[in-house]
Amino acid sequence: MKKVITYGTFDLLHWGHINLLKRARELGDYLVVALSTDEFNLLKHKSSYHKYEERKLILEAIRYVDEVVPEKEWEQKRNDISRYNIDTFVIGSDWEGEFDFLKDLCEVIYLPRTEGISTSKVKEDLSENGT
Ligand code: C2G
Repeated sequence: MKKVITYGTFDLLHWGHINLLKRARELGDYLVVALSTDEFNLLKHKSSYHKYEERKLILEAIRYVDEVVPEKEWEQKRNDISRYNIDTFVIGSDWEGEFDFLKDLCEVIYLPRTEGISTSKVKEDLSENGT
């Protein structure tokens, strides 16, 4: 069984996230999502609208996602790859090159980001239009 892992906050889930998860799942047979905890988001200088447990519940409902585990720190990726027996690490192209240090452990793939959508865009559009 080919296992894939990806990492992220996945706040205010949108079709860009779904595109990423769908393509990631299609690269193997099992997709693990390491979901940023609220505490780790602070280290990423991000705050999420939905808290970890809510974002986890949402991700677990997605057909492309087989397992959700917490992302608590930057340094956990190498351990995760051995712990979850991962064959492929996948993340969006905004991270291009940032995780090449994992290449001795597994395949590393950067997928093109979906243009025209982002969590911050959703927030901005809503606050401007009040819709
Ligand atoms: N993404 C995408 N297209 C978008 C928006 C997001 O492909 N329009 C992808 C990102 O590239 C990432 C995933 O969706 O692979 C989740 O996005 P974020 O929650 O913004 O992830 P990020 O905060 O970049 O977390 O240790 C790695 C970090 O936890 C990654």
